[in-house]
Amino acid sequence: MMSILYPLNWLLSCAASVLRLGAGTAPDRVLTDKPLIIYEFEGCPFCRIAREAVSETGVTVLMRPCPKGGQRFRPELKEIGGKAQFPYLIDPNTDTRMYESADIARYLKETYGKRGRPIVHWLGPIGQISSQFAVLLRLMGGTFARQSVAPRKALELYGSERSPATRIVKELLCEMEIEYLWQPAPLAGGRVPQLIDPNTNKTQTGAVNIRRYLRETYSA
Ligand SMILES: N[C@@H](CCC(=O)N[C@@H](CS)C(=O)NCC(=O)O)C(=O)O
Repeated sequence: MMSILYPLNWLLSCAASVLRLGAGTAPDRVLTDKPLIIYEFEGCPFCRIAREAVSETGVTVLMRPCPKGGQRFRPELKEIGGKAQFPYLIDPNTDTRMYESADIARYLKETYGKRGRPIVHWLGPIGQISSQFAVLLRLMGGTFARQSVAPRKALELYGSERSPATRIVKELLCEMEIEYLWQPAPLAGGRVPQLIDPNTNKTQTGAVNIRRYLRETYSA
């Protein structure tokens, strides 16, 4: 079913990237001692602003997806931060923790960014409305949890926030509450999205293949 609908899904994802004026283009990789950690969900317009900032800096982030109804990382954030509000950033390298998408975007740029903010982040409320519309364009993908089996080790995903095909993969990872190490910087010589699963030693490339693999391996 997904394969038949994929061209439409991909077009809608392209439209979401256009609506965000291409924000979330990845530069070269920025190495940190430890990966940053973000609690968020794909269908959250504020989380998109944080993800775009991550992607624009090129830092590696351990993504802990918290879709609505999720049981894996939502309760964990409530315990750590005190409330279920997304996005939430932890930077173990500087011992920094924060809520608020605008603060997270500012922190990432000031700490790791080599270039300016994406245009859409300068637009204030218009930028936020465009992010809300992008959620609608994605038909609320990456908003609600679906049952899955938790992998033992976090998966690894290559692909930027701007990439329409990567978004389609991230939505499923989010709905399945699968923790993954997100590397938004370009993959040297390889195609994105690319998923590496250290639990099965398998590598998958392309949104359709990756989604099929995730369903076959981790559906409950
Ligand atoms: N001002 C905050 C707003 C964040 C916010 O309202 N996030 C929503 C999701 S889009 C949330 O946490 N809702 C609670 C929930 O999903 O349970 C920001 O910019 O980060």
